Amino acid sequence: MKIKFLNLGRQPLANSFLSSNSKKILDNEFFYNLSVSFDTKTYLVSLTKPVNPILQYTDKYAHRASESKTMREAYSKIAKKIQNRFKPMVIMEIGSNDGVFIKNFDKNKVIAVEPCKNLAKITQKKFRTYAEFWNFKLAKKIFKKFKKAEVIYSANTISHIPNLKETFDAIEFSLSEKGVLIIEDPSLLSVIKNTSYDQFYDEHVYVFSAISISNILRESNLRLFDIEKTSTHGGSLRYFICKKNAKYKTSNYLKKIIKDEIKKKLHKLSTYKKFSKKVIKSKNDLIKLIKKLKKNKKKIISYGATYKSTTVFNYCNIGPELIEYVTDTTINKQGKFTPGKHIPIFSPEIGMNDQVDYAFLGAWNFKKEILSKENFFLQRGGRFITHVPSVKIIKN
Ligand code: JHZ
Repeated sequence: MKIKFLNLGRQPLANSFLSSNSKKILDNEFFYNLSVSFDTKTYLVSLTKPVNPILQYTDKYAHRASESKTMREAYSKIAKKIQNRFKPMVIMEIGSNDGVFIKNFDKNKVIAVEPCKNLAKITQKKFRTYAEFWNFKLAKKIFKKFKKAEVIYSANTISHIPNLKETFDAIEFSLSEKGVLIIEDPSLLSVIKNTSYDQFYDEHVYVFSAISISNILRESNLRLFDIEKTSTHGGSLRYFICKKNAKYKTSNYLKKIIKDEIKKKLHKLSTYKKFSKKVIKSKNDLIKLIKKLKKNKKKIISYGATYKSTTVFNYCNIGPELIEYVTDTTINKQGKFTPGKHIPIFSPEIGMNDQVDYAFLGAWNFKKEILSKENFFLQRGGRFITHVPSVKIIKN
């Protein structure tokens, strides 16, 4: 049974950066109600009512996975590990974005799947790319002619697809007998520990845990056999999955992670009810801090026009009257306005000027990279504000 435990209110699509703040554009902005539920049977945490993917993954998709050094390095590292451990002759990526991961492999062995046409265009020039949604129809189209995949990799994508049963059935069909599916997504335990409620937005239909993934896979004749923790996106889990009868031994580390999730009560509704109370406190603390700084005539901006900060700004009702603008390195976000709250977005070259007193860390998951990059801002007394794991001004 699905039980709602968190209400994050009226929200726009996290990717819907607006080209102008004219009345005509604002009048047509799409909003939906963002709430999160817990399934007492599968332990799956999901959006209560997902948005139609056709509205989300368009040819105007803004996020570029290769925009941060941290992620470029992380993808190159995992690509090397996969190559050494599984030596795949056919490797497919679902949700290949701008190719930051899959470009690390021999281009004759790769298949990329990316429904956002503007992103698929980037990799289509270099290797076989299907600009389509992942589903059974596409799996049949690809693997009728092609040898089955020895590795299927998908980072920050499976959690975006509402129909998990079809997704995993299509993967099971596409894998060779010894084939391995490797997926990584933000971990539910990290979200709970960090009160990072901003991991919930329209695209994050699910926030997975090892216990929920294990339960879901069973329905598609797949099984989890190994797991790794990664520090990306504020704490993620990398799941290693095979066909039900494949000869991969369940690792001791996986058993340990599952035991830990049970110990932390990820299978209990009470955990989510407590989390929800902490989210309300986080919201109140952030509003209080920003309003206090503003009253003292401080100039506050935000750093990183993340999808996550769409949830924060809309839930906390923070607009340009409190946060003057947002800086972001992504060229196709610059000159636009944030979804729902319409805060202007500038390049860091323009935005990180000597008038700025405080910068809210929208991209808190890149705290280390950003703090070392913005040494000058910190040296002259500028400070970052974060809400993760609790609201505070970061001291240096
Ligand atoms: P970042 C996106 O979420 C969307 P977002 C998606 N749904 C998802 O699941 C996750 O990624 C994985 C900028 N930046 O990666 C670049 C700077 O300006 O946290 C990005 O726009 N300066 C697919 O948007 C943004 O911040 C910097 O120095 O929440 C980071 O976005 C750095 C390091 C980043 O994901």
